[in-house]
Amino acid sequence: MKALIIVDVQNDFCPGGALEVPNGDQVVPPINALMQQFDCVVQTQDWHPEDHHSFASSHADKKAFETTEMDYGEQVLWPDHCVQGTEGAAFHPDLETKPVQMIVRKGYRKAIDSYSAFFENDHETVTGLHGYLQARGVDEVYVTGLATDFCVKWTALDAAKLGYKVKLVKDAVRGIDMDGSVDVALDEMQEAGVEFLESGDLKG
Ligand code: VGL
Ligand code: ZN
Repeated sequence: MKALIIVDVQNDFCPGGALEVPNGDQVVPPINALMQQFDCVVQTQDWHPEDHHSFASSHADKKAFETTEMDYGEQVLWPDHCVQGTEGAAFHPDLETKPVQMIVRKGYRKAIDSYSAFFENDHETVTGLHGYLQARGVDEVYVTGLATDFCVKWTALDAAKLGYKVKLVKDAVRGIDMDGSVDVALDEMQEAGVEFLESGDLKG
């Protein structure tokens, strides 16, 4: 069975948000249309405590978009975003909610960021999504949402590593794009065996 994974379509990643992805809101119409075509629809929600270590504001000597070393490796430092319970952490108001069956929250542990829907950034701590998808008999995932070069990329790469057949729906993702990071992400995904398609390629 195939599942639709909708990554982080939250206000803070949309235009006007704290960590806006250019044209991030444009993923909403294709995702809404796609939901109708899946028996399994899951969403992720970036969900940080207000003093999360991925925030530049938690590091006296750092600015947003600089990097630092965490226990698990290099970490980009972000503007405060998707703080638990805030409007910025809420889903885009036009995103359909009814067909969504499961919402996976991530990034709630203060000392560790979590890009992928499957593992936190130590690449060991699980979110539980793999168990859920296995229990439902899912063997193929279609990845959509924000941002192509961070949470979407890591979700697709981890899914491939876990043995799922992975498709990236190109018109249903948008990236932050730091120094060409979207192109790098697309190459990495392709190399990992992720297939690319457009939402219109699925049955209309
Ligand atoms: C994301 C940076 C920080 C994402 C989440 O959803 O791609 N990027 N937190
Ligand atoms: Zn985040």
